[in-house]
Amino acid sequence: MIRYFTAGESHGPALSAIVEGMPAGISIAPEDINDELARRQRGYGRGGRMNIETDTAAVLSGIRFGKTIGSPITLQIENRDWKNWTVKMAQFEQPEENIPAITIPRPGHADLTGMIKYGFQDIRPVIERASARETAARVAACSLAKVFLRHAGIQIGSYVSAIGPAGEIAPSPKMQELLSQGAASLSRAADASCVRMLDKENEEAAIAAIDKAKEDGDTLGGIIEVFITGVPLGLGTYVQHDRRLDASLAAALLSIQAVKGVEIGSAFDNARRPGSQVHDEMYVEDGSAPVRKTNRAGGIEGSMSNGQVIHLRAAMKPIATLMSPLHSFDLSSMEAHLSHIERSDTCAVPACSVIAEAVVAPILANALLEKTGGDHLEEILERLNAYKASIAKQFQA
Ligand code: EPS
Repeated sequence: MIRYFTAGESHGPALSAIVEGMPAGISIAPEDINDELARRQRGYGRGGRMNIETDTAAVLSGIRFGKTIGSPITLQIENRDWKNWTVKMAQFEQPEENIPAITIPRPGHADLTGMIKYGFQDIRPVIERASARETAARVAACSLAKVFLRHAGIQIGSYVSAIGPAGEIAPSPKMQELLSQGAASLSRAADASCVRMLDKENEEAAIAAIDKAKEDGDTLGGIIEVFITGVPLGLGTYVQHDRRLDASLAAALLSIQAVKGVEIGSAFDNARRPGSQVHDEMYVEDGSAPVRKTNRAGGIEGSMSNGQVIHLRAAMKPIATLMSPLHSFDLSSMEAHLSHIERSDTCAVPACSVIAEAVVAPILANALLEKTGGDHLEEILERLNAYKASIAKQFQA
């Protein structure tokens, strides 16, 4: 089973990740990791930090001659901004100069609770690790699982359906067409837009909304659509709570900074309709494999993939650092004060969609490994193909 950890502060020397359990024999090129890191850095509405960084991962272990060897893989991404923080973020030396403590928490951020929970007199250490900069390490780590899934014919793609008031969450016909070519096509189309939207009109409205928010010193959240194609039926299981595919996918999405809501298929709309208008009916012709004309379940029934496209939706709240600060207070004086201002983004929804693609990859990869077992790619693919053949046989008249 694949598991990974990340380490690193936003303005420390580097971000690191250790990925354990990747099967052997998977070809990995540096671009497989670095292209995903570059995608994460893009998007209209980002702040100044992305102009400083050019995230690339150094591979310190686990890959030999371009292939995984089954050993833990260590990845390291240098923080270029570190050179400006060597004093403020020094590991050992006490700075001679007085570094003013940050004592005014931002509503909506980890600041207040983190500071009290860990017993700090300064919010800085909370800001450093709660920062969404950590997602660079996650994207790098999860890009490996994405490559593994690609070998198994499973593609993950995403686009942004709404940013603040702009856009709409109804599936577009364009999306259906792109999905039929695999979820990666959907992502390629979204990557062509600076807000990762598929529709020009929505894109223009989103850009205008971001411009307005920036002018107002405000921030915007949005809605992200994730699709996974090529998933064989039967990944995940209903037999135990912690092996349910829908629950694991939702947890992965909710683990992304600022993601506060997850939907599978059209779950919230389904909740307001009678069952007759919700469940995806099955049609068979001459003993063929069952055909569904709808996918309101989002490709998961009984917590297992049902062979349809998996569709997940995530809601990202607006970033908590506002240039027009909100009401807060100073912990050192316990007096009212406007909240702390820290360099930040106006909108990071496009980046969040790339992160969403990444974090679901190890979940799917583990569900696949649970089905097939196996320590190296060839063995896994052999078993997967045998399983797929047995399903096809089942549906033969
Ligand atoms: C981010 C890096 C951060 C922020 C942003 C995302 O860098 P800095 O704090 O130096 O500007 O731009 O993080 C946040 C919005 C946050 O609340 O922490 C990144 O690499 O994605």
